[in-house]
Amino acid sequence: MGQKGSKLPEARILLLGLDNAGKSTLLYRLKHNICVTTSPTIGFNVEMMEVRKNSKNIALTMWDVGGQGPMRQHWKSYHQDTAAIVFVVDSSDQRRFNEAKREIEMTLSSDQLRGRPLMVLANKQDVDNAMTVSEIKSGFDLSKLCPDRDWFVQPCSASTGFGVEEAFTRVVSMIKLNHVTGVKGNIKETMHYLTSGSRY
Ligand SMILES: Nc1nc2c(ncn2[C@@H]2O[C@H](COP(=O)(O)OP(=O)(O)OP(=O)(O)O)[C@@H](O)[C@H]2O)c(=O)[nH]1
Ligand SMILES: [Mg+2]
Repeated sequence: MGQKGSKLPEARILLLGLDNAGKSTLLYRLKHNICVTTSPTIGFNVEMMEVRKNSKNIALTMWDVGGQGPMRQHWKSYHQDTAAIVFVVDSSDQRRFNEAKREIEMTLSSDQLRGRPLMVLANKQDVDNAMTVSEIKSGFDLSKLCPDRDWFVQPCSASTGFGVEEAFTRVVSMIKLNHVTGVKGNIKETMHYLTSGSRY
């Protein structure tokens, strides 16, 4: 299941968000249902999972890209062929909310991501006084920011696992089949493309 070179059609999910938001913790919670100790991502992590959509099997490829400042200029290299955007927010960090807002606005302005569904993960809900879904929804002004795409804000905690499976089940349901690529684009080819420009 989910091997590189898989013959299944592929849906690419792009995980973005500021450094420390919890993207890598989420990725491994989803893939292995464990809480791993992470270190800041330099470059990216990628994992595959086989899922069922409309009675077809598809390979979900999840790209988790480092969120530290210098890496954000490379986020656009990952936009192509993305079927859904997952933007992860550290709900316990109100101080950096405006920085996250600037980055989500920039991401959603990409032509390559036009019409792609957006899942905002209000992560770290296990922390006292974490921002709520409605605070994040109105803080990002999502109804204004997303006139032409499906979007949803899901509360979750990558540390405890709360809300994570629900979030990704919904992401799969939001993906449009015309944004699922053929079998041509496998992980190996994309990694070659991403590393060939010595981006890191
Ligand atoms: N309390 C709490 N801590 C979390 C949660 N998710 C992640 N963390 C912690 O937040 C820190 C950063 O998590 P990462 O998953 O490495 O964050 P990241 O978004 O991948 O960061 P970059 O790779 O730098 O972009 C780690 O110490 C995690 O243990 C959560 O739901 N609750
Ligand atoms: Mg990371």
